[in-house]
Amino acid sequence: MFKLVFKQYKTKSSTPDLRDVINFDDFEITQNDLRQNDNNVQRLSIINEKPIQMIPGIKSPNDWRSYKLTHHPGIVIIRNPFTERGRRYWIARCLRDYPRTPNVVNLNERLFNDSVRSDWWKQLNLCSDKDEFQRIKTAMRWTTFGYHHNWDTKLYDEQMKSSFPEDLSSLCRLFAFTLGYSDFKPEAAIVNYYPVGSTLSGHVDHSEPNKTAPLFSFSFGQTAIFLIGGTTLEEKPTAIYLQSGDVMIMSGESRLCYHAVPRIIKTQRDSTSMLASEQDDDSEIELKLLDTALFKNVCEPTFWEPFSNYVDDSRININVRQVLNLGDFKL
Ligand SMILES: O=C(O)CCC(=O)C(=O)O
Repeated sequence: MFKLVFKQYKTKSSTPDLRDVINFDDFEITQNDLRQNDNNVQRLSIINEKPIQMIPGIKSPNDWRSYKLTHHPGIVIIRNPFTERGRRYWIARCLRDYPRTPNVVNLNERLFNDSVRSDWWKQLNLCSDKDEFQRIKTAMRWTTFGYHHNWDTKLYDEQMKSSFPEDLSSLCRLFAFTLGYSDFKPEAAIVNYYPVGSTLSGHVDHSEPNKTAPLFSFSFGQTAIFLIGGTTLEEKPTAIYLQSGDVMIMSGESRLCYHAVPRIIKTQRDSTSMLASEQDDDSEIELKLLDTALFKNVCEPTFWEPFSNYVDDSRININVRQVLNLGDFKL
């Protein structure tokens, strides 16, 4: 059943029927009036008793719109809690910084030289040939850091890790803390790059020795149809839209469920509308958790342009896991 639904959404020959795809924006037409699929989607209120250290570029948790899927216990979706500037910051980090050596990328050494494989974004933007630019751009599919996911053995290795960026660690801890997972340790990340037309087939994330810690997933750029199924491929998955800025948490039962991305849909346009008001408050905000220069630069049109062009026809997903069991210091 999972594979059949995947195929239906992936189809290139005709436009798939999107009526069953859950769009969380539909649930905001009138306050708390869950119009369709209302037996599956429930608004979730996140109440924080303890003060949390906020990060620039994220709205106050009181303004987050959060949902759970009753048919898939453990799935939580926070509908774009980022400001426009916050989204730009993470997009720029994923493109410019995270795919650099010593982080690992998928680019094959037979097809790409060392400069491209060690600093993809820099080389991409130095490339003046249109076809070569497109080849280099669309070849980037993933980068890993922290513990590197080994796609062949599906095992992590203590010798195979690079440092985990402080800013991404703070981002994950903020969401983990807010949702009650104050012990969560971000230890491995995969950034997935999806040019429109690409897919990710059904799988379960079971490489981590720690299978009970939640998994945090951040979506930017174009919209994904995301399938969440059960623990076997027999169960029919639910299709949801993951839009730019959405944060999804896979916890509890759903942490070990089949999931996939059968389609990327081009729905997002670059938005500058909110940016002007967000720029005023630089002096007020605590920038030490982020790359300060980058957080300022993403508001500059010429700096932002190549990033904007990339996400105009691509999606980026940051997927963060805890690898070790609590109390363990290594594998
Ligand atoms: O792109 C996504 O939303 C899902 C990515 C994913 O499932 C993975 O990296 O294992």
